[in-house]
Amino acid sequence: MGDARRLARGDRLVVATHNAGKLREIGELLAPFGIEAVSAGALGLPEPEETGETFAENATIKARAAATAANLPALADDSGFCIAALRGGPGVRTADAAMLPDGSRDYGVGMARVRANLGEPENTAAWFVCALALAWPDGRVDVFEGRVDGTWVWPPRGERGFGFDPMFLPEGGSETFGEMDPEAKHAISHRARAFALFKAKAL
Ligand code: ITT
Repeated sequence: MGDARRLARGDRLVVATHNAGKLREIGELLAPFGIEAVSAGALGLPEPEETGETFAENATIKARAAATAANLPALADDSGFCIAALRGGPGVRTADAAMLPDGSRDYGVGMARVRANLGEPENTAAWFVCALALAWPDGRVDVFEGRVDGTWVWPPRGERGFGFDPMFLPEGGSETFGEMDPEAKHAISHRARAFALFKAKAL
């Protein structure tokens, strides 16, 4: 990738997610930079189908759709929880693992489903991945990817964070992402690591 196109203070940026947990974290990460963040939900943007096979492809699909529809730069996040014993699954299908028949999501159910698929593997390695795609109305896209390694734990621990956070213990830590302070998660998370790359190239 060459140099990404940069945003300037005061620019409006669509945060192209319908996930409240991601929106909060991306808002916190953007806060110091004077960018006016507006959510896809607030603009009434539709959710495109995530037909990609990688985090980067799906982030690109979401960012492009939002940038085109809003005629503004758009930042999308595609992320997921990956488990070595599931050959990297649920991975890009993490949100689907929490899906209920009525189309809503229950992450407690999702974690229990993933746990049930695991059996008792010797290898408990797990990681989160986040791809952030920055798209412009003219079609340009830059993608930034971050990862954090650790292990899955059972039962889940903690009420903080969102999604699969209570099931993930980062390497070298004693608290799950569901137990730790948001600042501590931002210091090491997949999303914060992707954001640091985004910041260096585009802010
Ligand atoms: P958008 O597509 O609207 O952004 P989504 O929830 O559908 O929202 P994804 O398709 O990227 O997003 O699904 C990623 C899932 O992975 C998400 O729903 C969470 O369950 C999980 N996930 C991603 N980042 C996480 C994090 O930091 N902590 C816990 N779970 C996370």
